Amino acid sequence: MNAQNTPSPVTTPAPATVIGLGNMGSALAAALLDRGHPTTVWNRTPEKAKAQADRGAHVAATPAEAVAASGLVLACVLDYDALHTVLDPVAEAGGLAGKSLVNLTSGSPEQAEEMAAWAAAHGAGYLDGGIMTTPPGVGSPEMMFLYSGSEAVLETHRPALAALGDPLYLGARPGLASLYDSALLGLMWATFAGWLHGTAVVTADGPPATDFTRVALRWLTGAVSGFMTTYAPQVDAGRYPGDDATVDVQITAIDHLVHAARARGVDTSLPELLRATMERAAAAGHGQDSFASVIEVLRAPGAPATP
Ligand code: FVH
Repeated sequence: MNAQNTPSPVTTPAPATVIGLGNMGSALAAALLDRGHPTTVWNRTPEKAKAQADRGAHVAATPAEAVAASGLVLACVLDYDALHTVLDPVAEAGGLAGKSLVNLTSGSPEQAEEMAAWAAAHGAGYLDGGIMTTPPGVGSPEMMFLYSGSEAVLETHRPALAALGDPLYLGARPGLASLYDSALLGLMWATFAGWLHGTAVVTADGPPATDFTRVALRWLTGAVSGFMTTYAPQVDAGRYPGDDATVDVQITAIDHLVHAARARGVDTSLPELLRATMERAAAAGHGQDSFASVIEVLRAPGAPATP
């Protein structure tokens, strides 16, 4: 009830369509159904629609029927080739006009830009999305869904999109969600690799992975995230004061890791790659700068090693 003791407006969940019922598309459809959205689904292999039909989804016989059923069309298929295979005939028949297409299929930023232009040419609003979770995380407000492209599409369909996870709008350029998605996966893989390497080194001497991981998580969420917060403005400013720990000091420190790994029979290629990158930064004149200066050699990998 509001201040005048009148009931707050209750919005009826809007219809939504999900194209593609692989692992991820099935989770998207289930989350929409859980929030009461009348949900239409279509999948190339119709048998995969049974689980969602049992939850109450309407199973469309064709992509055209699926698109016609809702103003909001979510697409999550293997890749852009599959997406065009499914949607080109619908678009050519005029079926996408006036629709909001939210593409959750993974691809490159360039593919997202092309898809946005293609959608516009067929009269559809376009929002590109990056799903930053696996299917079990879909429906949790903790999980980020990155979006870029038409903000109007996001705002019009916010309740349905919020049923999938926390929508984070990055800007009007359609490729931004894909760009962030790829960069964040790169961060995840680098973190996994560093964690597993450290785990191999530590467990070689007896402590279990769970003990090391408990300490590693405190290191990551406390100190390391703090370093990143300090270094990001340095990157933006292009100035890297080495008043905490210099590149030269960290080159010395990584030698200890290379030594410890080698002494335990653990592969050293990962820390050696990192040491070589730091050495290139030092050779480019950043030895007395902070670690953030390493971005200079990452941005210009072909640049001469000397200043
Ligand atoms: N699974 C995940 O954790 C990640 C999280 C981040 C985002 N990705 C991307 O989501 C897209 C789909 O991934 P998926 O995990 O659902 O993949 P599959 O379970 O393999 O399902 C693939 C669906 O695509 C359909 N499909 C494939 N080729 C075609 C085609 N030529 N024409 C029509 N549909 C096609 C496939 O249909 P079917 O094989 O069941 O008939 C599935 O519906 C993907 O971009 C991830 O990178 C997921």
